[in-house]
Amino acid sequence: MSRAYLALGSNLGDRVAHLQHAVDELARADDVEVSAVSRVYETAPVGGPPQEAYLNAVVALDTTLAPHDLLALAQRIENRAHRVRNERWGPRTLDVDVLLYDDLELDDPELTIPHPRMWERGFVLAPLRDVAPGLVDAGVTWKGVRATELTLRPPWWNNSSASP
Ligand code: GSY
Repeated sequence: MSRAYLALGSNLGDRVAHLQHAVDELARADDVEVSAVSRVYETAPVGGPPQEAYLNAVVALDTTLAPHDLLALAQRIENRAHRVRNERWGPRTLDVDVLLYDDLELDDPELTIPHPRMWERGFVLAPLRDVAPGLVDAGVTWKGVRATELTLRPPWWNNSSASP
């Protein structure tokens, strides 16, 4: 079993519904166990044309999928959210990025792990710190990154046998 972290982002349409959709699809996927979901952050857009604020979160999961199979799953989830790849840094209904996969270092044309820009991005590091506090310094704050009261619930939290 490998531990992986995925970043979720949305700034088009029903942003929280898109993020929840991604959590649900990950939780339903074969060979994946969602182990934690961060808080939801509202974040100022980084790069690209002027665009609306994003909602961002990070999911921690355990998986037997190989890294490229995990990437394929992430892309299927984006496509089901009607993600259209128009502008490189432009607005999107749903972005699902593979950040980390165990201690793997990988750099090929389809996939780079760790994600190449993750350590510069507050919109990634703030939610990552929620689910992996050992990976991100406790004292750091980021401009344009605000924790919200929104929650992403993995499906099992709706199960009456689950703890509150
Ligand atoms: O790389 C993910 C898409 N993205 C984001 C994002 O998710 N959040 C913020 N705040 N800015 C972004 N710019 C891009 S591109």
